[in-house]
Amino acid sequence: MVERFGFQVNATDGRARTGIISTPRGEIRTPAFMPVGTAATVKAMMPESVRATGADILLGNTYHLMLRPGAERIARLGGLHRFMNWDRPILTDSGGFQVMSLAALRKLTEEGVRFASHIDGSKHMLSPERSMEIQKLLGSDIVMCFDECPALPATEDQVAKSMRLSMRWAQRSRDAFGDRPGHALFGIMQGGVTRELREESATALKSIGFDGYAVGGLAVGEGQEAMFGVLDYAPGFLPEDKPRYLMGVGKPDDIVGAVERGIDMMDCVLPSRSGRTAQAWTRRGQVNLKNARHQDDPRPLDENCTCPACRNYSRAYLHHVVRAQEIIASMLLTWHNLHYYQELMQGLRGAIAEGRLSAFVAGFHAARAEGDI
Ligand code: PRF
Ligand code: ZN
Repeated sequence: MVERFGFQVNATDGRARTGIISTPRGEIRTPAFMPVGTAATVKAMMPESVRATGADILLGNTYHLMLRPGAERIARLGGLHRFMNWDRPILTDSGGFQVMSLAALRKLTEEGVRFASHIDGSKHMLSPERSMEIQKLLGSDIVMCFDECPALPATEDQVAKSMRLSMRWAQRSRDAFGDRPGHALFGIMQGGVTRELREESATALKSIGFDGYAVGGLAVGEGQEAMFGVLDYAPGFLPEDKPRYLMGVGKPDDIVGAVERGIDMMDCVLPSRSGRTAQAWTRRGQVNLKNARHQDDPRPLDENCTCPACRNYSRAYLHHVVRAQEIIASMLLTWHNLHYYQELMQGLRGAIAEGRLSAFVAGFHAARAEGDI
């Protein structure tokens, strides 16, 4: 087991890369998909089940955990890994993005952001320094800089001002994080869909120096075409020898497009959230198990899938437990979706390693075009 955080690219295919992030808590195969465990749980899943889907790392949230049950409490109880029974790597988001999307009475200043909890209205403050302190209390392996992601619609001037604030906060995050061997600090690029702002942001982050670099401020409503437009150049502004993380992405076709453009890590609530709303993701696209067409169907959701939902249950059963609002519906569909996402990542990694990514991507799109059986 390594003592220090590291990243090694093992193969490239076009702009896509496959490699390994090494941490004292284990290796992360890249391109990696990180399931979201916001409240110290990947909803409807036991941690050993999340691991069984093939996940090497989970994402946790500063914002939710500081409010409930509290970062100091988690630290007293031995840290987030022990608290939630996941001993592999955890990446934590820094809180600013969630404050802006969830909290009330937000007041943003140079210092940080004051806000009221979406749970009980209690007043709180987050700053680069407090976010670094909370992520340390949690015991996060990959700590994210405290940043601001401007809400759309925003003018270019607003995006520029916000990006420059995020870059000053990135320096304060770096200073507050200090030197913590075995733990990584990632910078977050902002700058909306403007090439010059993305380049300015990357230059600022590189001069501070981070263990990895995230592309923030995308998948916020700009659409896939605009997002891919940014990803056509933005990863190229970042160091080749450090991991590149696209935050909050995405649908399977977003993931494939991002990996083709040089992204190494991603996270999204989509597979777990859609598992709780009867939406399944398969090789052939999206399937809504609530639909009456499944009620007499003895076939599995996907005959080629090896997850428990597909190996042991019919579409008719999945439809029934969805309609009856049984808890097992969320459990089985979340498992299937996370399994599908991890299998997609494994397919991408293998294709990049063997230099056949274009054929893999063509097959991916062809299967979806066929539609559900
Ligand atoms: N910044 C942070 N977290 C994020 C984002 C961001 O820009 C996004 C944007 N898609 C998701 N999560 N800190
Ligand atoms: Zn399955």
